[in-house]
Amino acid sequence: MANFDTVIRGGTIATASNVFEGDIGIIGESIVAVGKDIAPGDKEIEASGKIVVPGGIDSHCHIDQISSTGGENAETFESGTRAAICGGTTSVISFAPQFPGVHIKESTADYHKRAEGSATCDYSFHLIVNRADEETLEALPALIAEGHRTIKVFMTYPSNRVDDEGLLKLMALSRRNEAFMVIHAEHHEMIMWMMEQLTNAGLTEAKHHSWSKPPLVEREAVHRVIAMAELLDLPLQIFHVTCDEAAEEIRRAQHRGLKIFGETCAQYLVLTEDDMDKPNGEGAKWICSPAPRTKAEQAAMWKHINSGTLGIVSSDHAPTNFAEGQGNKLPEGPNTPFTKVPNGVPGLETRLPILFSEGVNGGRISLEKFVEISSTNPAKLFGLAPKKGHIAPGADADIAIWDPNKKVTIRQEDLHHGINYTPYEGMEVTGYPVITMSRGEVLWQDGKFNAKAGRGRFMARAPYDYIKPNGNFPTPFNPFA
Ligand code: DUC
Ligand code: ZN
Ligand code: ZN
Repeated sequence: MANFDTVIRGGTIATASNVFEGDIGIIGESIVAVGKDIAPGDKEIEASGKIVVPGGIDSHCHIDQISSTGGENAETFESGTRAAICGGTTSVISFAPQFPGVHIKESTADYHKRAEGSATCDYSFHLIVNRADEETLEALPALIAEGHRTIKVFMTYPSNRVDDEGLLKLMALSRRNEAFMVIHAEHHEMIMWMMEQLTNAGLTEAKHHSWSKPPLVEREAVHRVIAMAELLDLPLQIFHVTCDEAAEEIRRAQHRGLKIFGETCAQYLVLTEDDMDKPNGEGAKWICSPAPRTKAEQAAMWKHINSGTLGIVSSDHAPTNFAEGQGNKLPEGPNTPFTKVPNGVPGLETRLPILFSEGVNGGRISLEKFVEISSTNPAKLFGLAPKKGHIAPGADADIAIWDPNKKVTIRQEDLHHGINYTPYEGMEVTGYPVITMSRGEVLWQDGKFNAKAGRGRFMARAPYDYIKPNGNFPTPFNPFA
């Protein structure tokens, strides 16, 4: 008699701490056994020669996010989560953005509606807060208590930025309500000033995007927001670190004992500023913020991944089509100045294949590190552990099985997102997920996707110890006592 609903047999199982040969027994939605030669399952998945890892968690991806300036949106939760699953990811943390003139309770409820009945994998939300007015400050505690346990703040972008005074208010609110903060850290005024100078000089091609925001604008904002967090004894994560000097700020903070966490994204490991140097508006495909840097900065990112300074590699997937018209990459056609190009690149589906190929097969990171930065650390940092991000009895059966030798040339026509291009067209990767399973259900196998829209569940996040403040203030005064 079969003991298990499903057994994944004879694979090389990799966790963040261990790589071993073994079998996984699944009953219902959960892993119930991990061992050697376990009893049969009703369904047997042969995994010898394959690598079996916890499904990826993409803790930074913009799905179905309409731009604050309006226009087309190229991705629904159905297409975005489909792309995630086909690329070995089984949970996403996307965003519920606040919009000018709309109450944050309404915009958050709207995002739940967009995801319910649509998402095919499990999901959660960071709340993008773009103003620290009384109405918002009053509404946030209840929204946090409902399980939206992260507040995201942009330090730049005219329509979204929160100034330092507002940021301090939101930090204090987060500290009081056991919420975590994630930060887009770039110095707003320096970028605006540089954009104006470049525009006046007629330097408005896509490649000039990186001239408007050199590494120092990132370093300055990272330094500043860390100092503010230190004042309030508030743990936080810096999103999308791209350069050594910003990562060094994080490393120094960590060495001071602060709970400051750092993330980079797959694009900053493989793209450079030269990718934007293309004619007829094509360079806009690679415009994202912070800007892609240099080969030397890519090497620095790998160094900081291996040392642990940067603990997560996300996609920062952005849902913008390469097309002309409002809301698309080229709102004013091929001559759209870089200052008007929506920032961001799609990458939900390609994040893990790129990370596996360049990282594990490229000899830059171990298999354990791959699991740590793509799944286990996001689960711990965002309060999804121990159900997510690990292979052990009791965890959800969210599992990806990789063929480590499979060669794939990335092509838009083979991807499953709703966006009409990939910035990685023609890139060859070695290693690809051949099966992705979410809560015991195989959704992606041998190039075929099969999942019911709406099967994905909202993951409400209760308070958790990993992000508990240290209890140390720079003066004898505790502002929260
Ligand atoms: N940068 C952002 O800040 N958000 C979305 C995408 C991007 O490149
Ligand atoms: Zn950002
Ligand atoms: Zn982002």
